[in-house]
Amino acid sequence: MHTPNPLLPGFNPDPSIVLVDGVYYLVTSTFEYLPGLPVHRSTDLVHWEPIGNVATRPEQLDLGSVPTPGGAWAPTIRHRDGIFYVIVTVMLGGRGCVVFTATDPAGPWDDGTPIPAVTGIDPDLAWDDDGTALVTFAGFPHPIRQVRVDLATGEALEEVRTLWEGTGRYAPEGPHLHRRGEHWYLLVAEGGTDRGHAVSIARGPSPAGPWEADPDNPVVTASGTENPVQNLGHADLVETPDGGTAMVLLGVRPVGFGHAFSPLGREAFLSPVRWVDGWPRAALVTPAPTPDEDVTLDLAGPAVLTDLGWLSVRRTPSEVAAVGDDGLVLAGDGRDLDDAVPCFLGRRQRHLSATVSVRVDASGGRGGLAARHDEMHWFALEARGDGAVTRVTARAALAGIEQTWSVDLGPGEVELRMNLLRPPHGFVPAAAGGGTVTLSAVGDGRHVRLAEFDGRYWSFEVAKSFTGRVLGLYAVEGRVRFSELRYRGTDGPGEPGARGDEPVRTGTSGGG
Ligand code: 6LW
Repeated sequence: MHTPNPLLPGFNPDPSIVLVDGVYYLVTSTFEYLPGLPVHRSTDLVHWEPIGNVATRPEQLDLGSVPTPGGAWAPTIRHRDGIFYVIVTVMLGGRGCVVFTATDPAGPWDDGTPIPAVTGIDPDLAWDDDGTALVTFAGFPHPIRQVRVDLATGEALEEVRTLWEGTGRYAPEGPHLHRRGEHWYLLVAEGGTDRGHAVSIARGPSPAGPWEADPDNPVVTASGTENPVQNLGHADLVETPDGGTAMVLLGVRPVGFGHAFSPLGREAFLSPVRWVDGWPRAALVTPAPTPDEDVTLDLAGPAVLTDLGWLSVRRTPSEVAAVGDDGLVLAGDGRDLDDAVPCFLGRRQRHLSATVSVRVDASGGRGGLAARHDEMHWFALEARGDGAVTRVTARAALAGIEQTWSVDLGPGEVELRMNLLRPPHGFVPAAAGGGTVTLSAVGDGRHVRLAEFDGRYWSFEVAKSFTGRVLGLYAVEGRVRFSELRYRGTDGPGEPGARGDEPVRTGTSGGG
């Protein structure tokens, strides 16, 4: 069986999984994006389809005043007596710890019940033998804590207790409780979500402990190895269709010499688990390429905004974009990509190399195509028309410092195109360690390459925003119309399909 790994490519960290009547449901973190907490479904752990989102209404998370990188961190999905539960913390403001319920995991999910006693991160949900709900979480500061909760009211039924200190690695977090045979198992992440990340485990006679640590911890870590998937951690366990065990966990796919930079952010992977003397052993994750994609989205289709791949920042896609006669229209309100609430409608970059292009009519405004990591780290191609010319500006913002390169093309629609090419394996010149970003414009019978730079600065390791790269449409001023969004992606070594039209000249650079 060929298991694609990542099982959810692109920014999809902190996977949590549940098996209900032969169907797997998986949920991941979304931070400042809406809709929040996507639910994916599979019957074989190989083929996954998005079925909905837990947070489809802004008031469910209340992200309005939550700064990046706050928002929806590290959910857990569970099921009991016909009800699905997703418990999450909205970090750095918002609603804090909230538990959502639904009878259909595709939604709608309810408005959520806050649990004020849970003041940390990464809440897990389990039930003890008498049916009392236990929320286990990572304190801020650590370690792992637990509290019995009335899920109907969100009230704590006791004082929060310290549960486990972990094995001594940095930051025990991401706890999940699982029962197997006579034992309860407490799975945690440790070592931080960077190269030191690891999965550890302890077991005990009850979900409240006491805990005996696995003498061979960690269960898995890629730390200090050459494994092409690094940062392995934040795991959950589930039974496989053949009665075995699998682990879902996050990891990154660093590119370039020294495995340094991960442009896509943290993704969801799967690893088979063996049990040895009553302890789980997970294999190091081997990546298996995501199939190549060549997708053209008809942005004029009436149902285009119902596609589950769209993401917007602190607002829902339908608050940001509207379907017009000839495409999607985004109406800018002066807020740019450096704002906490940009007018932005994006999709995850899913492949290590990708080409994305869109046709833009900016005769009534200013906007274009952006690759967003957070407010400080993004690059973009922007069009602005005045009836006589369309000015296209390539923009690169790093740590809040922006550089621009512009060219004037004839009036009317232009095509904006980004080529995002992974670096070759082995030693590469330092300047291309994070892959090559090429920004170009096509219009007026010309193909103008405006800028080319190293993509390393737009990676998980540099931006540290917890998310990943989201490619999308944006508007700053006026009404900007978009049509024909094309995404080509490959995990292979070459370009994701070339169109054959070569650049004819470069634009002019202007600081900023
Ligand atoms: C999450 C923590 C972590 O809450 O990063 O990788 C935080 N693990 O467990 C955000 O994803």
